[in-house]
Amino acid sequence: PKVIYLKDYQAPEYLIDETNLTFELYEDHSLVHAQLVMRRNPERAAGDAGAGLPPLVLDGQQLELLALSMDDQALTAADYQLDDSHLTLQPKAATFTLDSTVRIHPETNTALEGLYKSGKMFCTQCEAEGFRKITYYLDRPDVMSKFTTTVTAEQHRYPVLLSNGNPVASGSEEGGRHWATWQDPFKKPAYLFALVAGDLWCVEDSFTTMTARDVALRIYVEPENIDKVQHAMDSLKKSMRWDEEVYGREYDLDIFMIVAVNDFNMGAMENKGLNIFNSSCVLAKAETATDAAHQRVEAVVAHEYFHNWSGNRVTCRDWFQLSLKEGFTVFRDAEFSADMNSRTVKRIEDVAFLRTNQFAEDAGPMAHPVRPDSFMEISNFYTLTVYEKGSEVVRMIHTLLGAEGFRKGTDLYFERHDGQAVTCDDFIKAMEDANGVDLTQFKRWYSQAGTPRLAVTEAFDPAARTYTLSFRQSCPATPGQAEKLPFVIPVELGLLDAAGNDLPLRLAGEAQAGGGNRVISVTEAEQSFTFVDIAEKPLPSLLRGLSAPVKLSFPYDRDQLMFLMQHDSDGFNRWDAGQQLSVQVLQELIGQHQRGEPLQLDPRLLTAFRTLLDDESLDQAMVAEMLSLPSEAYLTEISEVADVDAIHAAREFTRQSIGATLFEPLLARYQANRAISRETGYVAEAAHIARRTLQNIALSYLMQSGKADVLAACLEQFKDCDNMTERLSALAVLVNSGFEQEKAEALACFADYFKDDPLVMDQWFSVQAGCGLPGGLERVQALMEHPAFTLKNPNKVRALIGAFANQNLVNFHRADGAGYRFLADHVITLNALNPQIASRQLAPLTRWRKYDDGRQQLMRAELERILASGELSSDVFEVVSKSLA
Ligand code: HT7
Ligand code: ZN
Repeated sequence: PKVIYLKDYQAPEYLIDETNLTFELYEDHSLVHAQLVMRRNPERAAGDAGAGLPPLVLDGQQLELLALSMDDQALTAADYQLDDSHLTLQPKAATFTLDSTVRIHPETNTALEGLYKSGKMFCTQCEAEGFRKITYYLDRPDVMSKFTTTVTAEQHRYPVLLSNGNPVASGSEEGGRHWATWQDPFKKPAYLFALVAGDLWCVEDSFTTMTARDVALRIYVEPENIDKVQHAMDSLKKSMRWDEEVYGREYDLDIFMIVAVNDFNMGAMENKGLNIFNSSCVLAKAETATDAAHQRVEAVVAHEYFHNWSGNRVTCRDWFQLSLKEGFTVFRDAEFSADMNSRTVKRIEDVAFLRTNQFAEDAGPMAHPVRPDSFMEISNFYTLTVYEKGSEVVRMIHTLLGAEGFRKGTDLYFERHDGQAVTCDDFIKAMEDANGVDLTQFKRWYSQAGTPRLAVTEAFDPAARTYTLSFRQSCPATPGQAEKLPFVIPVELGLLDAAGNDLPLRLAGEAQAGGGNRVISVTEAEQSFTFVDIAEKPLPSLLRGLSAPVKLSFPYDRDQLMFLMQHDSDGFNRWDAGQQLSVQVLQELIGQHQRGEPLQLDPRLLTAFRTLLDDESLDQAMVAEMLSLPSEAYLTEISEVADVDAIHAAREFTRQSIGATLFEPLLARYQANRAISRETGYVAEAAHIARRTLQNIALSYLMQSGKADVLAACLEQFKDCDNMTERLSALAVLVNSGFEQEKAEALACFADYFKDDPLVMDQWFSVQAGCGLPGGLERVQALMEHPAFTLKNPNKVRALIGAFANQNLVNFHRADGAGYRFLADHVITLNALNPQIASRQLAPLTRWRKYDDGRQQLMRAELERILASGELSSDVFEVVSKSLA
């Protein structure tokens, strides 16, 4: 495949003012008629007088061209060139109308890109380059057009026909067919096009906007899911209000629709006025979806809705600018979730995810800047770096400018660029112009890959009453980038006195002391900051809230970390101190295991956990977060060479010690919370979610004891609860226990009861795929034969293969390489079925450099086997070849 470079960007030669589409949907093929009203792009027309018009090169893949005409003149094969990805022809005038008819096959489209069938329903996924599988087009985001779409289909099978914008006409045809026409008044790139045809029911509501316009809200689902839509509808209304209040953004069409589909490559898609969602991100009710699943629905509904402004009204000039819309929108949805739930807990969850997964990507063979310089296959660049690190970059701008300055910047950005396709530089320029600041150096966050290191040391001078923090920043080499220039690193910090209070902060040279929390900007490779009027040596609390996506090091000892855990005024840093303490303790155990010594747990960790459990005044959600040990994946990420077996043994030993030593306080917390659950039934409020989280963490530790009365409690919860949060937690705990008979019965009973609910069965697969007990691979192989499993459904692939390779590290990394072989086999099969899913599932194999020599060889051998396996998609080829380079 060809490499595409950002530096080669050129504006399009032609523009498409109007796009008129007619779809004829049939069971064994579909026809697409496209009428494109086109003109020469004036920006590119300077040299035309002498040279004449350039050729028109349209994108098109897997299309059977049936008819083509320009300005009503039929064209024959002699008038154009056709290859497997382009149709090239020669316009005679600067404005013209092009008509084409193509035949496509949605009924056999397993890649789930373009027009395809999910179950009995037709639907589309066009981002990033799927529209070219629907018709010949200028399939690039800087070509924006007004779309009118007519869909015709058999009325009985497809009573609902939807597309973008507003419905303008509909009617019946002979032969049991009918049609509907939709018109979208906003110009948009083709990647935001959508079409749905199916037998769908909808829940309808309405929203009155800030200027008192009424918007119809509809969520379409298959009839059996109609009782699982209310939570998404509530989330949508909250999102619409929040975007008005926090960003001044009002919805712009008369109707907003969401459609849930079962077969979908990602979470959801923000098509203008017609969002299409993976059903896992819309459907939620207490009996079938966990608290976490409810929160995910709320976040994804918000994310896609927010794209209406950050992505649709203002879109990307080219796909290198993807983070312009994705990083910004992730930041927006994270702030929304923080406002709707607990701000600190949301930040903890996001940072734990970032550190475990994005930091790993930034350290691996696919590392790339937030704005990549090149790609082979754009689908491979919907990454944690573009999304999550991109959001961190926007968060840093928010931190540097403050909430008001940031809002001034976004107001200017939306006003200046409404209806345009723009770049990350345009976003930054709006921030600069609205605030009178220079962000030139800050922009290195967009162009330099890798996670910066920030090493901090301290010096206290009692005589001068000064305290100096010295920062040294560096950034490891990443593919194609050996040397890095210093970043702007905003460091939010406080200095704690002996009683744990924040000291007032005054830097040398400043007239007055400010509050006890401030942000300093580290902009040089080495830089010191001296605080004055410091009577006693303080304890620094650094990088509060993870104010920059860096790896910070400061030589804290364990007592200092315990002190921060109890006293830091920043909740996030209290949690982070606990994580650092756990990491130190676990790393010590890992070393003991490697040396063959008996494992000896530092009792201070148990003391710290007991203090948390004994303090009834603490927020239960925070207690639950702080009682959670760093994951095996995170311990792997921070290891030089990851010893999977030692990591697993150390963490399991610690979990057992916690369960045994803190049995009484854990049982007290468990019983109190389970009693409330029984008494109140399921309540979907933050305090109850927090309570259930703590209850279930406590249960998982208690089960380590293997005691019969804990088993009885677990079975009681499994059988007698009224919600999926408690039921699935109890099931997970049983699955990870040695109670073989109870486990088998619970699994069978669960599967029997929920066999007709695919999303619940996904959870059933995942719980088993993630079980770290010996024999994991054989269990997963057996589950692949289960009638509910299919490789054609991405949710199933993620639930079973993905959960095994990403969450069950001790089984996936089996020393004989069978786990690697298993994954490679399925990547090879998936490559032919669904390249996007194949390439995403590959990620665990690409991290081979993290492991010992033996495993490295086995992993590389599987990557080489994939490479040699036949015709590879560009998606899989790019990831495999880059990871072997
Ligand atoms: N903007 C959407 C991206 C997306 C996507 C990309 C590639 C292939 C399939 C896809 N489905 C959705 C989702 C979002 O970030 O909002
Ligand atoms: Zn998005």
